[in-house]
Amino acid sequence: MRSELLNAITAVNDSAALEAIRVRALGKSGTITALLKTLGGMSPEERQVKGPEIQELRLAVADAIAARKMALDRAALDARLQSETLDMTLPVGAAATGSVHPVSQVMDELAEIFADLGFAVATGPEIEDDWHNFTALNIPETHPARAMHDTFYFPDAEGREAKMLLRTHTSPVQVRTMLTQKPPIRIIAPGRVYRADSDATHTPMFHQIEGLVIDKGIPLGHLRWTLETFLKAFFERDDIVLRLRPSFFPFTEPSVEVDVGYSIEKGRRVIGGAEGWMEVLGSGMVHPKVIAACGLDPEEYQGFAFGTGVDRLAMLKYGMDDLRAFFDGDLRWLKHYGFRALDVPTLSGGVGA
Ligand code: 2NM
Repeated sequence: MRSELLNAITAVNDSAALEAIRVRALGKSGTITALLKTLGGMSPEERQVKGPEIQELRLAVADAIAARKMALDRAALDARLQSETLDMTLPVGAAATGSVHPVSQVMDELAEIFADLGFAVATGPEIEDDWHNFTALNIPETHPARAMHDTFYFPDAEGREAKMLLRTHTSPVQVRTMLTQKPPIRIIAPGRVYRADSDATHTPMFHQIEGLVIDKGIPLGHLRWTLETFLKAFFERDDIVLRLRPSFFPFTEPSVEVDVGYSIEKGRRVIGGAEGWMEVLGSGMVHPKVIAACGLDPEEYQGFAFGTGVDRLAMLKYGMDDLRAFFDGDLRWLKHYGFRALDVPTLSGGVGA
């Protein structure tokens, strides 16, 4: 039985046939299994002799099967590696069906546009403490934005004084930048932010981009020029009209809400012209208290900051109407809005090319 099985195992050339041999020998009604069952009917003396013999046979056959299986698997893999080649010089063509997510593409576009204006990209933690997210930004304890309602707080941790939270805006990145860098500062802070809000037009995680310029002698006019230049580049139109309205934010004084003019083309709102107004940005001159909290002398330094929602910018630019589609991962949606696998926004190639 031993030599017959070992010869068969050596001769076999595919894993299905090898498995059949294993079942025939070691399976429930296999020949070696049947031999093992005879041990029960033997006298103790006979069992002492036959037992080790049968066990040794079982092990030898099992080992041979395992070794043969490994050899067959390796041969199969080698054959696959030989036959499956990838010609890196071939065009991707129809094989490429996905694309970089529209929000990521818009983030890249924004970084490109602001890099061209001399802004560096700054990043920071998404898990923040109360001081960087609120206190340093002149947001008092009683401000509604601090209510549990809007902010995702972490449970208090033993031995930690600071209240930890998911950042509700990217402003703590500006705070950290002012604390660690000397002016002139010109940064944008793009990234994920979190607010306990969820309906057709709000998702609990969304994307923001904020900008900050701090130097000596920075007037409000610089803010207007910067935002106008940015919006012209982003919407790829020269007829961008801005309207600045006085507003209030705790971290800026004065605070300015920025509307951009739209017109109706083929029944749809498109950015450009001035038939109506849409609010797109919040901004203002950074509050002296914020500059002081971040370790700079507000008598010496001033500047402006602005912020906006990236998801909303993406919807406006590409005429998308449902925020929730951003999270569906539906290839048809990408295709419908003209996103292609190999379109990567660059200033030289056209950011929305
Ligand atoms: C906005 C609107 C207005 C802002 C202010 C600051 C900082 F850190 F410099 F104080 N960062 N971002 C700001 C100002 C953000 O978003 C709607």
